[in-house]
Amino acid sequence: MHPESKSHSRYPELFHRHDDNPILTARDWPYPAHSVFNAGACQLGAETILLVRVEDRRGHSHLSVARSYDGVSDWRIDPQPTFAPDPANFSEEAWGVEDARLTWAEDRGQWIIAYTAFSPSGPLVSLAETKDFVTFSRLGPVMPPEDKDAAVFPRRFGDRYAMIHRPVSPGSSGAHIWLSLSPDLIHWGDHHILLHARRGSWWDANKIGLSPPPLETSEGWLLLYHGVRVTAGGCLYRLGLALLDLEDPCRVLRRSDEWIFAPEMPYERQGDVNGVVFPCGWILDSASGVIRLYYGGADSCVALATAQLSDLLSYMAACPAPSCRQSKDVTMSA
Ligand code: BMA
Repeated sequence: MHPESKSHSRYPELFHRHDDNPILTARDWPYPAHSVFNAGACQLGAETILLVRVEDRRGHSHLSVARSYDGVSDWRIDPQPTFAPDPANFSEEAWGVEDARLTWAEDRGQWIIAYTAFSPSGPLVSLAETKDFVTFSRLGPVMPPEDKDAAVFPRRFGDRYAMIHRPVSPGSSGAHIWLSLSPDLIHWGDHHILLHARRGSWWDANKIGLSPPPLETSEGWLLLYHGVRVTAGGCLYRLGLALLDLEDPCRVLRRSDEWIFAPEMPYERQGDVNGVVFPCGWILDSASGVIRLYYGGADSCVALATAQLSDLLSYMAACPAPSCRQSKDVTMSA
């Protein structure tokens, strides 16, 4: 354990940083790259797959696959961009593609990739599918700008898919986390506010967003989300937890009052954007109950931290239930 990690030892330390952090930087890349960060993650057979955001010197991002058998080292990185922006056919990708979240959709036999397409009108949510992370088919843009931090749930509720995302509208009082439903992944509606950004001095005041995709557990859907605190020294991106009802994910059962992970190490505190931890993927090993969390550090590297799922659920059990429901309860009809 890094000595810096003990600085908040009176608080529970749920996630433990890997000693080899950062596990990937631009120096590992087989072709010119300015920075690599904010990777989506999944387990594909014996391999851990990271779909890494790679930013070039223009400032535009694409996604590239890194594969490893132990999920920590010996990464084999595609020799050229795996999923490059395609502005000729998808004009909303003109300024790049960013921050992929990966969901295995059993009913489709495909991974659904929710990513940010950076259009000249602002960032928006696009979806694509793949079976193998070699060939991809785009479903196209599904939410207009400004919207990002999206992930699809791995199963349908009744006959509808559900997706979490974070729209921002000009003049709104904050950037909140929403949940929307769709019969076909293309047409989305029945929009609900799921979690409000808090206000004032809270760590998650004014702007929050989903981090990795929701994780199905015995107690509910576990959410890890980021909160952005604007300080005189710049923004601080920190992480908190929430738990949603398994059958009705519009119902928030618990939400942590305190953040549980924050920029502490040099590779999180200093980089292109200082003071950022930004996970887009986590992988649960159901045999051991260990979660591997892959996160971007300071928009400059990929890092790894691990936690025991049982520790996260015990922590959640002690967190308050929201005092008033922020979304109407909906019946997820079969
Ligand atoms: C957010 C996203 C992330 C980025 C973070 C910090 O708005 O754009 O991709 O890591 O800001 O710069």
